[in-house]
Amino acid sequence: MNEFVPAPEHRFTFGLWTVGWLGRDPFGEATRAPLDPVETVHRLAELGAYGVSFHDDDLLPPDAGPDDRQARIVRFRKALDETGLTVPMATTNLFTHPVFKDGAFTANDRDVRRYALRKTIRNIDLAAELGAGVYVAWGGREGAESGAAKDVRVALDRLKEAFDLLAEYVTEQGYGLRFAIEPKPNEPRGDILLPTVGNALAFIERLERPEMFGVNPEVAHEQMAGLNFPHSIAQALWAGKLFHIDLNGQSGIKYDQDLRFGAGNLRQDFWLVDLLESGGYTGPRHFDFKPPRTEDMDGVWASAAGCMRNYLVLKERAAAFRADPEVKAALAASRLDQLALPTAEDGLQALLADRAAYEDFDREAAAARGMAFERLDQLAVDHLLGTR
Ligand code: 3MF
Ligand code: MG
Ligand code: MG
Repeated sequence: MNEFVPAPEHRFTFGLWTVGWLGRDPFGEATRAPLDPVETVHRLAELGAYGVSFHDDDLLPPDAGPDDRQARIVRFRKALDETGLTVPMATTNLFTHPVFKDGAFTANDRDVRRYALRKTIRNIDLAAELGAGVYVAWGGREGAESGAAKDVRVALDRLKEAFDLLAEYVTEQGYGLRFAIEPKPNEPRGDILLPTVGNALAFIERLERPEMFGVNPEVAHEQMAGLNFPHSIAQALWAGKLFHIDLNGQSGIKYDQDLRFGAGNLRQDFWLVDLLESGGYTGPRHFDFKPPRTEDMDGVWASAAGCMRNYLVLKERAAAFRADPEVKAALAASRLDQLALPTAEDGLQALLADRAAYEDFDREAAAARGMAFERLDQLAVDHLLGTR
């Protein structure tokens, strides 16, 4: 069906490291050959994507000399110009090299922390040059496996110090960049700092320039903590902090599966797309998944296409759900309209004086009212399954 064909207006973006994942895992070697970022740009453009994101090391080998570095940037830019693909987001690899084994911005070793800041600043310059609006910070190695190894309160001081310095740099340079912190509960560290969206939102408020920081929640990460992803997204939107999003699939509390979007908890994916499409989020729909290591390159591109197709199918299903007159009636029966009313719009004194609110309140009658949620949810399931 035509409506499920991805196009740039849908703002689908992919990390270079996603389709470029070699398939190396803790138990096995790579199953695929490296992918040239230029080829990735062309293939993604053919599939209907809007943009690409990258870690510094995805695009430029860490030890590349100045000429090699410049030549690679020129080739990449040429591919972007030829295809019209954009770079809405960039990020830093602060996790692969052994130097980051105890973290980057919160490593116990001060020289490692200073190197991590300089590595990040170097790539911020490139991100700004390529027109990115968001700089993501995932602190996968910021954490610990044992209790005394990390003083978490002091580590949070160091994390704040790092983000304050980065924000100062971006402000001084006049770059139009905002930061998006990506929470994750564990993997690769036993426990990672800022494990959930809620932790990150609270942390941001302690920074010197909180307005420059939001979150980049990932489907799999919140679900690895057993949390409801659409609820986390709703709170991020409520706080005005959903700067970016990582879409993928995860089945329950286990290792980070990074399945293609739609291949995990489909019910949560339905509510997620419903929320993103109606909640005012205008940023990229960014896929951070790993095509399973069973796949050859045909399978990789099929997996990437599947992410976008599933998003568009869910978008159509969510719109059909919202437009259904029976759904509208069921929402009213479940009294969502009442939830939207202030609880005491006439103020505290009027609430205290209102006998109907307490003295004359018929608690038993209120307790006996059914909420009609099951009928409402079945309508959602019917729409999701395509049986309505
Ligand atoms: C790991 C991740 C990361 C981040 C990436 C971008 C390698 O689970 O999700 O992907 O998304 O570093 O910041
Ligand atoms: Mg991830
Ligand atoms: Mg991610």
